[in-house]
Amino acid sequence: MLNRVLALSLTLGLLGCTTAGSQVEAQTAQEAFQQVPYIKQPEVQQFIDKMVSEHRYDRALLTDKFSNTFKRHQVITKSDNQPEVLVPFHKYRANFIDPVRVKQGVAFAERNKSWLQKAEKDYGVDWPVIVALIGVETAYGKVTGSKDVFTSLTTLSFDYPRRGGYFQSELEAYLLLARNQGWSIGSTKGSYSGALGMVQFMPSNYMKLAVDYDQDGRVDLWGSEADAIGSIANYLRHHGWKYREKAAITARVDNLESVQEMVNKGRAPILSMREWAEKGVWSTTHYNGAKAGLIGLRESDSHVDYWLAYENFFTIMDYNPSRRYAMSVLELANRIEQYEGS
Ligand SMILES: [Ca+2]
Repeated sequence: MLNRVLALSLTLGLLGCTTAGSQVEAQTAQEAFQQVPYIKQPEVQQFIDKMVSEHRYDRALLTDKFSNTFKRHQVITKSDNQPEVLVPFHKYRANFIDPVRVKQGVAFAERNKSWLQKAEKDYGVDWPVIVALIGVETAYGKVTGSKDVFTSLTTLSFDYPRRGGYFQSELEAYLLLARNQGWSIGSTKGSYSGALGMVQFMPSNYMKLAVDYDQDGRVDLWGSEADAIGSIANYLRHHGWKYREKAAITARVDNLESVQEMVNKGRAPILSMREWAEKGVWSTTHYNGAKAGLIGLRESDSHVDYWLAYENFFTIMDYNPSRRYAMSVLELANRIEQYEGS
């Protein structure tokens, strides 16, 4: 019975009802008492053994932390209900692109002008995309997540079989980061899936690609807008961003049936513009000789818009593997750039 009540509260919580949300907190706290701590799981013991043998990690510290960590159900529920899966594009996009977010992006760009210029020069990444990514991820650092990352990653590592291997490697990276950066395990806050700071890097990316751009001796993706800018630019360069190249242009599709199977296919450009033209897919703006993929996103219940997408589009998808996400970032980047230029 308790489980059924809990499941119902969780569902209500996800619908954004604050009363139900606080019930969830209460239920979760109550449930923690009745649960078995993670240290009791053999898989966790193996994970600790690995951290000790491969990284000389402090066994007593890990034993203590896993003895006081319990499954957080909401993490699993949320991971199975990501907004890009459930919401049509025009509604999804409206969450990220509105006049307030554009204006805040312009303000962010103005106060960080010198860092953005430096990042363009150092990394060859266009500044509006850097700003828009930070805008879409966390509203320019305002919403960086309030969940204890250690509990989230532990839950996803050992109670989410679909992607347990991936999350175990992120948990490993988080623990190494915590040791390197001097974070107390359990005090780092992030998203329900363990993403960190104003750019929402997963721990492995934080380790590999985050940079101390303001050179104050710390890589701080929560407090330093300069570090966030440098880190995003470094990430996009690493994934092949091409400076001042188009990411996507609107397309006209003459015969949808002949290309239906190629719409939203894969994570890379597939045909040259000439090959697309032979199939009746035309750029409505300008010709570009590079290879492109074909993206179709539902603008309304009765209408789908099409785009030819170049490599830069798929580079943004390396940040978040959702076409709606990439298109939202590009649109916000355009709006911010136009506002700046006007
Ligand atoms: Ca720094």
